[in-house]
Amino acid sequence: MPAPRTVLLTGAAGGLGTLMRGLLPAYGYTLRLFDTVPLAGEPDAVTADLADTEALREAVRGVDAIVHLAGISLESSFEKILAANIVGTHNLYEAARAEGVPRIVFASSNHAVGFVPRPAGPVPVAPADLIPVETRRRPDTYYGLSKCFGEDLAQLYWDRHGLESVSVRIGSCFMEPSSVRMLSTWLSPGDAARLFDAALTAEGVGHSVVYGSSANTRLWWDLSSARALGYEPQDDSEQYAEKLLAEHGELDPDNPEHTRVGGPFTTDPPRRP
Ligand code: NAI
Ligand code: 15L
Repeated sequence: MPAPRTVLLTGAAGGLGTLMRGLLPAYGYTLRLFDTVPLAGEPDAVTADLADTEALREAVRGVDAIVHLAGISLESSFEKILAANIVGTHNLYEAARAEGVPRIVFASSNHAVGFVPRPAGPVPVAPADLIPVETRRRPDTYYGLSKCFGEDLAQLYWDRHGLESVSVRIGSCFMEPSSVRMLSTWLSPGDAARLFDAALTAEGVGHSVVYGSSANTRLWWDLSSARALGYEPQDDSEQYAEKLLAEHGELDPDNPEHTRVGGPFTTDPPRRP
């Protein structure tokens, strides 16, 4: 596949979309923006819902690849998740297939494996104990379930239609980690851009599933499938550890919320991280 140049960025008005609008152009991409929320100062942005199949067809026409971030990013009602994340992601894949877009980078989430126990034991976790991408998925919410659907949809469109995808199980992508859990799950904005660039340019990805986090000292999962794309993380959340541990203390091995990958999403009802 020739290196993609024009990339459709869905969810461009959101937190991660805003960060990527700032960072991805430096990698040589021209971004076409898509969101339900209008983007001030971006006259060419497409303001539409993933439910609008005609707008989607037009938006994907002629792009070299798609970074699909749009959707509900926290737990919600099944009906809302169904519309935005499940039907909406299917609409996007159908539009991409119909218009011949060769690759999609799909924003999956650690919440697809939210009920998987985090590795116990000393920091750093021994390589053999890191959670592999092949671990059985255990979504912690309807939100996590929609990410499992997205990963399976990506697999189907690769196997049936030859449309390539990289499903990135993003940890926690914010300017800084804000909890002790996020010392393990943090993906710095700079590393997110590096990872999306690798996912957009690596040869022959078929459908690859990767975890998305920085090279955190307290990492829980195996980054080798991300590194196989050419991703070389540069950041480590450890610089925030002293402050966060002083505020909150170490994770409590007797608190189920602290012992599962999805953290606060695994409580009933789920809480925000
Ligand atoms: P966000 O909630 O800030 O942004 C999502 C964007 O999608 C919003 O601008 C929203 O208007 C748009 N959107 C929602 N439903 C839509 C629809 N039906 N049609 C068109 N646009 C729609 O979320 P954030 O943090 O930017 O995350 C982006 C993506 O990455 C999401 O898919 C999220 O699930 C995923 N992700 C993010 C993580 C993070 O730490 N930020 C962690 C794991 C996954
Ligand atoms: C996610 O999937 C959410 O979209 C994001 O808001 C964070 O909650 C993140 O996971 C996390 O697990 O920290």
